[in-house]
Amino acid sequence: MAFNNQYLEELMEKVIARNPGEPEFHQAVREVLESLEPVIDAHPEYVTSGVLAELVEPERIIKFRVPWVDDSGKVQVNRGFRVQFNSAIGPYKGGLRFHPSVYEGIIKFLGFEQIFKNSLTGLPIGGGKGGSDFDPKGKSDAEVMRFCQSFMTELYRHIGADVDVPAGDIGVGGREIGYLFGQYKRITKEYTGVLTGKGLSYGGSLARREATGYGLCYFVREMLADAGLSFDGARVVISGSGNVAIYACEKATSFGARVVAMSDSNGYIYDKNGIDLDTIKRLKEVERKRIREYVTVHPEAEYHEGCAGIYTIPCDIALPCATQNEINAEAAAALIANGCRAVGEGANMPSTPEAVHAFQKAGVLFAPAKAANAGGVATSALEMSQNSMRYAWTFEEVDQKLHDIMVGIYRNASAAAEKYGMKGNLVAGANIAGFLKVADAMLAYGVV
Ligand code: NDP
Ligand code: 2IT
Repeated sequence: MAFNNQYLEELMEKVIARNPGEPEFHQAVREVLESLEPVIDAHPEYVTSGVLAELVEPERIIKFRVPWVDDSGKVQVNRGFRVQFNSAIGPYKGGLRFHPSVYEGIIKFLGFEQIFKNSLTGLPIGGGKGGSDFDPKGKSDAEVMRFCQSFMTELYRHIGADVDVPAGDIGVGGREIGYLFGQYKRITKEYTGVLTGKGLSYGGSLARREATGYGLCYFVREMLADAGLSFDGARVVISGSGNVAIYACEKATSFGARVVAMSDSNGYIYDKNGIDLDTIKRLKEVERKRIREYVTVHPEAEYHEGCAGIYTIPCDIALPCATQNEINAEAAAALIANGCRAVGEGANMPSTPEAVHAFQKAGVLFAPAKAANAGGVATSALEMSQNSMRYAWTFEEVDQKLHDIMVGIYRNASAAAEKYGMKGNLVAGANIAGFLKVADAMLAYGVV
């Protein structure tokens, strides 16, 4: 889609020219700039002040070598990244992704999205993201430990509890955060809340593990309720079977839904009776096995090779919780044809622009990632608060705050969409509401 506003058109062209070969980053920027068109028309000061031009350029990109020794004694070299995108409203905050597909463009898209997501939480956190092309799959615990220690041996000099606070993302969970935190503490001799998603014995927050998936369901429940719908009795398809997918499944099920399908990068399972989450948790959280093993415990379920096919399963609600661009135009068409009423994005940017357009055109309720999956980072910010206070809230206290934050994000995004003449368009509403707080802080600072 072309822009009506000449400035935005030129800015987008400049982003593409300056960041060649990074289609995911272009995609994320384009969506935000498109949403901001009516805001810019009403507030030209965001253009004249240079705020928009600054916003699309990371404050700092750190790129480093990560050497480590594998179990056979061979030296392996990976590449590490930390993109410190925007610190207008707080220290850089965002996860680390360890996956072979990671390159600078992926980290930039994720860091850019994180700016607006973190703003939407209402908490004082800026936007950042990091990671590596390291693949934890098939590696021993000792290899993962040595990799994490080497990664932190460089990263530690760039982060800090009031500077930049990394956390988990794909391939980075409790095990990796433990190794990273241990190495940070050892090198700096400081015990601070420099990472979130920590274990409960060393400063982690109750409910952080559950937060992204639970928060997604709290958000989607609000969206459904406004349309007179609910999770109760709904058939739900959830892609992925990692941290976000598992706790989305748990919460959706507790709201009365029947989750009938989940996946990993190899394939998907279909269990028409409803997924047995205890089996998934054991396979994925404890044994680190493939999802195909589910059918050995539940022979009545089906396993299909290839993860894309999950969207051909008829459902009322789809919760994509695996990775970017997993729902393309074809998958969206299949969901719509099968009567899907709502999509809630647990993953970051899981729907292509063509898919988002198709959902909106068909009247499918659509909860965009930067609003719907903000519960994870919001609870990370609550972990930072507890670390600063040297205090720990109960599970119920954290969960209640998470719930209230997600309802607040839904209301803010809805109100912003309506104010700018796009009622019901939560993509635009989330982008606008997230942008305004960051932009106003940047305006206050002048050119910095
Ligand atoms: P995990 O590593 O715990 O799980 C990732 C899941 O997605 C796995 O089932 C994995 O399958 C699947 N997956 C990953 N990459 C691909 C791929 N290229 N193609 C197909 N399937 C894939 O990660 P999380 O659950 O933490 O993250 C899932 C999504 O949610 C990501 O988009 C992440 O950015 C986003 N997110 C995470 C938050 C968090 O707090 N953890 C917060 C907000 C968003 P396999 O095991 O086979 O690789
Ligand atoms: O995409 C995300 O918001 C995350 N991976 C969580 C980031 C965090 O700092 O908790």
